[in-house]
Amino acid sequence: MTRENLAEVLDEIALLLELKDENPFKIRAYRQGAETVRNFDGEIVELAEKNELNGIKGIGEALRDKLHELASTGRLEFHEKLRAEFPPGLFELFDVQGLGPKKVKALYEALGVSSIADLKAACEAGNVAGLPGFGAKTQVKILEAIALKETFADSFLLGGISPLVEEILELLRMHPEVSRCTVAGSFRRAKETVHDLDFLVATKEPKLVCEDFTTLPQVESIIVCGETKASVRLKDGLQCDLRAVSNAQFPFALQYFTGSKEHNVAIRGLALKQGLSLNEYGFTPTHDTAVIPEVNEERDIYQALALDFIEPELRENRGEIEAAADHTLPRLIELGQLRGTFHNHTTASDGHHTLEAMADEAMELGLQYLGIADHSKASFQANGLDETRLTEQVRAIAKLNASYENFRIFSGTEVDILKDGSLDFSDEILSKLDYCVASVHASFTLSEEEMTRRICRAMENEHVTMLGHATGRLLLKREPYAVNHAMIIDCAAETRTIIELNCSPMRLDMDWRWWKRARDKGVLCSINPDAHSTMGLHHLGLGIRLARKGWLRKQDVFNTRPLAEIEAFLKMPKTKR
Ligand code: DGT
Ligand code: CA
Ligand code: CA
Ligand code: ZN
Repeated sequence: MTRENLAEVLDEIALLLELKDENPFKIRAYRQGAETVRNFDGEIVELAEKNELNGIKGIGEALRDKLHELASTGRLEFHEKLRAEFPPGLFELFDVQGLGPKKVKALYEALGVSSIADLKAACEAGNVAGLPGFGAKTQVKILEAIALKETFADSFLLGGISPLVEEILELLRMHPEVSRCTVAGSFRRAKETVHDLDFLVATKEPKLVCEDFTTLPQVESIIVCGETKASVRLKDGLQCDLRAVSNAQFPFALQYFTGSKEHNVAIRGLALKQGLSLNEYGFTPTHDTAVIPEVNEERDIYQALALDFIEPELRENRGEIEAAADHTLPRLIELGQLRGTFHNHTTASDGHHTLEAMADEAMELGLQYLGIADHSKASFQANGLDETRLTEQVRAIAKLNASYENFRIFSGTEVDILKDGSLDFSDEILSKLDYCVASVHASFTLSEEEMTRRICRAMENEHVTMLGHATGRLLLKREPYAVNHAMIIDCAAETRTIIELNCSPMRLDMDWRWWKRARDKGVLCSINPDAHSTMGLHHLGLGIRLARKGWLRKQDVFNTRPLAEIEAFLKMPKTKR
């Protein structure tokens, strides 16, 4: 049972109660309970298990008892009974982008829709458009969302599965017959989404380890279990492969199963030129005179081919092999090099924690500064601040800053870029802030040309320090809006505007494939968690992995700079930066 499991059950209860038209206060209590669980600063699962959740704000007695039952037994009778009142397929409907409880309820009651297959059929037959509150446009949107969902059916967010990977690695490491173990594949390469996980162990007892792997608590079903490999499906739907190899084979297996396939093909080609054939088990000479290099670690394989070690994040055959041969690989950024971060929300807009709590967490993480950028008034759905509330926040931040010794909060805003590229705040207001993130939050359907012009116009504003989430994508949920990356990068270089790498697990936007280009044009990156809670600040580590994947070094990332340098930078006119 994890924190997220607890929160999900509470969220689902809220949905079920909503379907049943229950009292809105009761519904809200569960939803808030879920948020409290997600953001609780402490070992919530353990406390719930021991029934020690008394007196926590947002968790009343009823919720406390339910969390205890859930954490200590793994199930909740109340939840199971509620669930049994509806067809099981109904829950899939909530995963369709744009469908909330009200719509699901209407579809179920009016058309008997109780699965995605039903919904698709109903849309295709044109029956959904006629429902009150739907219409032809909504019907098309639903079909598009279903199509998108089908494409992504077996993909998972890198950021979403990281805790699970850690859990499994921990268990494998504890196995008495396992000497080395690691995760390879797209996860190790920090791909933003992952199809399946590839674990690798070194052992003298491959069959036994494979069998034990299939009995891990996270496993739902066994796909295959053989002498040296096993495949299982986990409870959350993710497929996991395990390969068990000898200690001598381990570096080769690690290199092979880390991929990417394209990288491997190129590496194998290089090996062949040296008279060596390379596969997941080792080097084999292709003629008598070839010498077999000694390999103990993965890096020995690269060294044997006269290459510098290539970090896993770079292994996409996008120039890394040539750079390794020329000794020009970048020294990639590391988490410990970050000194602060920008683009974070508080309770003033749609964040869950106060200014103080966010600042405390940032200090706890060892940061020297924290940029606050709450939403602006056009983002009314996110409780965006108007000029008055923003001014109040600036004052509150100044007051807090006076109480800190070696820490500073920067007053900013995440100002909406309006449809025509103008900003939601006047220059006069913006000039009173320390910095400004500008983002698109509405009118996503402009043509690529219009969208690019819109964003460039915003970057041309002297007060816009950085561009927020460049494409607005929500991984596995919403496609990016059309935008010309090359032109955005050129404009950022010209206007000295920083581009954000948004580290929210669903965004990871701007995409890693564009960062090297940006870097080479002298565009700075800011690794921004877009945190809506103290826990959200912890996504910085994920952002670092994607920055590495984008070839970024310490000097390419704005928020590696110490506080004094940041202060000086933000005071300088944009053109001088
Ligand atoms: P995904 O789709 O997110 O699981 O991506 P990967 O890269 O983890 O792909 P996966 O799990 O199919 O395979 C793991 C690695 O094994 C892959 O990155 C490279 C290696 N590999 C798999 N099939 C082939 C192949 O046919 N040729 C070569 N050279 N390598 C392969
Ligand atoms: Ca994989
Ligand atoms: Ca695989
Ligand atoms: Zn935003």
